[in-house]
Amino acid sequence: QQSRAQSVAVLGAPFSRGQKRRGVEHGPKVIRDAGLIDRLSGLDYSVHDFGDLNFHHPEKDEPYMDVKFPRTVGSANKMLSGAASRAIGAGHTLVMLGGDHSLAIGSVSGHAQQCPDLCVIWVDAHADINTPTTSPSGNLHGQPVAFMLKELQDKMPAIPGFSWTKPFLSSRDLVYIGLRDVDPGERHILKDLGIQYFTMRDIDRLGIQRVMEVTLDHLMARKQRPIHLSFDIDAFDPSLAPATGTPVNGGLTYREGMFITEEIHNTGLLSAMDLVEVNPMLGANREAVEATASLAVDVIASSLGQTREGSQVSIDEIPSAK
Ligand code: Z70
Ligand code: MN
Ligand code: MN
Ligand code: MN
Repeated sequence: QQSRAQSVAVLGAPFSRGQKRRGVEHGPKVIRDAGLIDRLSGLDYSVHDFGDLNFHHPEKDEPYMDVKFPRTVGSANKMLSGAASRAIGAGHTLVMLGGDHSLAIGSVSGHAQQCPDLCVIWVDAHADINTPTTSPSGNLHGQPVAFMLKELQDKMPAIPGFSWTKPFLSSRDLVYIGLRDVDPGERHILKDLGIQYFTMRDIDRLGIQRVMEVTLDHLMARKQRPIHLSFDIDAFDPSLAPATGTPVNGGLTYREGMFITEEIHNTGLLSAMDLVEVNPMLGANREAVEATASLAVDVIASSLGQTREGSQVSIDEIPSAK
């Protein structure tokens, strides 16, 4: 199997204004503290840690329609988009550490600037495809996909802070895995646009192996293309990932999560990924936070080639007995 790039860029995005619970801006720190850089260095990569972006928040940012912190979210994503584009343009595989999931607007759009033919695998309990008019909450972390899709262009009002971006993704180039909390407007959009998605019930029915086979066949039907993996830690069952803002029962098992990421690695096409919604202020105790952060590291390492069958890079032959 081939790997597209031998170097990984790690970019922290300490940002929480896409939703209402503070603390998710500390996600990059706890994921690094759980040993991310050492784990990636232990794989075959040269790791370039780009540190954390330094977002400056406008002092006053009134809601637009129901959308909360539009200028703050818009300007953070503009900055992230540029940084993501530069890292990928320099030849790195990008790992973006959130922060809340509104950050995918910036990371995926920056990726698309370098790789216009990319496809997206969105692993999440939620579809995050509300438009500003279907959103029940006004939180932008429930809306990032709507900013990306060409097919939703005429449903999107002009939100202050977002004039820098325009839709770049076709609905056929997106697959969801792990859904189990979908709003009525979101369900309508998924059906209306014919988006390929696998709920937790679909995983129960088909098994995760078949889900990944159909996912990759769907995305690579016409040609091989770069993959953007956007992984929300709340896709996992809350027993595994308790430190997150919107836990939903009945999520992915550890093994299902590792299988998804192993299959993505094995394509050799992973070009960028997000790991979002780890919130260290929401675990019941330190153990809960560390378990969630450690799981995030496992997801990233597995996406980048850590296997469950071990590695053979450091040993050429069985040492002789004498
Ligand atoms: C709901 C909304 C969401 C994450 C919650 C929730 C969206 N659909 N996303 N937690 N990560 O507000 O739009
Ligand atoms: Mn999400
Ligand atoms: Mn989610
Ligand atoms: Mn590899």
